[in-house]
Amino acid sequence: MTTTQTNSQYYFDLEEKYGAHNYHPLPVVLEKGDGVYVYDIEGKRYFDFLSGYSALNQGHCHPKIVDAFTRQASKLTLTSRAYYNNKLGEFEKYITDLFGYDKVLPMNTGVEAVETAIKLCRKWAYSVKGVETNKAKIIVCENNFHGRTSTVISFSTDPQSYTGFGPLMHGFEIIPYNNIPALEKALRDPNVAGFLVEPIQGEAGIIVPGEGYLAKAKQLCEEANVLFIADEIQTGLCRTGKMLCIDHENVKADILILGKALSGGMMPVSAVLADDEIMLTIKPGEHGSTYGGNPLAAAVAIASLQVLTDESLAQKATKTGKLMRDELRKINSPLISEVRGKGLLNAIEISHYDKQAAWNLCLIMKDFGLLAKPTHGDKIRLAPPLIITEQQVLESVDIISRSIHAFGK
Ligand code: IF1
Repeated sequence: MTTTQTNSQYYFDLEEKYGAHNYHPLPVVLEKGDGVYVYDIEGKRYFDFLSGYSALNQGHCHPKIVDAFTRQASKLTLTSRAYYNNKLGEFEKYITDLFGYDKVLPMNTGVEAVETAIKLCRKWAYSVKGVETNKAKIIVCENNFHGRTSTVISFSTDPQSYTGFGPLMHGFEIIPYNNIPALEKALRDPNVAGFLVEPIQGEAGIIVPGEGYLAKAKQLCEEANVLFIADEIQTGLCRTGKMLCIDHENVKADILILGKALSGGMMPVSAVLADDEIMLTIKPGEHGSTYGGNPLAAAVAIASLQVLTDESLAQKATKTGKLMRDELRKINSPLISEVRGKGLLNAIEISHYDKQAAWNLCLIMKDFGLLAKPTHGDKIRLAPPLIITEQQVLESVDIISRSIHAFGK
């Protein structure tokens, strides 16, 4: 065994022995990140094509975000919401101005923000729309992914997510994604309070809905007095080539959910945005979080949003994303059955009789210096930090191409 294997093996073994077995990571031990690159404990450099599941849109350890983080970390990190702090209000003003909402409710992880949106939607249904107590329904889509809490997995259609975790929460109706007639039908129920949707389905394998779907869905919700709730945790913050993915269709969500890149990978920071009619239905004491809205998170989130606009990351994602898909399509291997995506949220679909093919291809790409992970067996998500240059896109596609050819041998 070489030293490389021995050293990495030490860390694999530690996690195997002392950590819960709820993940199956690629066998690489990272110790440093810088922009589009990560480095393993032997100093080997890789392109990071997962970007912390799109939390690292601004790249690893962006100097401006690190600066905001370290300055605030040495001054004041947590007050709890029992007191005011001098950062939260500034963050609230910044983010509501940027996205055009009356109010924001800050949380930490993405799924907490989804939970918050569900609670807000129900509260609005009872106190504004006039739905009878405990009758509110939220429409969701097949193959959705909105997180891991017991409520959120209750409306997952992936058996791996929900099996063995019952009893599940009711009050959700599942309809097919990208299907307007199904939505129209579901909206006929007067108890429907909201429609929760991913503008592109991430975990399902980067499923891009047909043009016009989101705009039509929003219009139908409006007509039915139902809240359109956009989970932009993964698709938002410039990932798909616009600040929000729904911006491609000029849709404004009634409730907007953000997370991941809101902190540029520094810490869990999420947020729910809505106008007063919705947000003010929740009163003091009815919802909260120890860490939600902490001054460290507020300072980091402002810096993270500033980097997105200062560096025109939406425009960059549009340009480099198109280049990436164009170059990937040139690979022309029977192993790739489809290349799809928007901006820098892309995936290739692997066609092979062997179910392990996508995983094995990821192992080869790792050896050649690019990290990516399969989702749902045969799809490989290709979502680098948005700061990637055109030259780096070409280098990455070359690695992917060489990996595919090596796989065929
Ligand atoms: C895991 C996927 C990504 C999300 C959307 C809410 C959340 C997520 C649209 C919850 C989180 C992550 C979580 C991660 C895998 C993952 C993922 F493969 F499942 F689809 F990103 F691509 N809404 N997605 O995508 O946010 O609470 O995690 O902060 O292993 O669960 P969180």
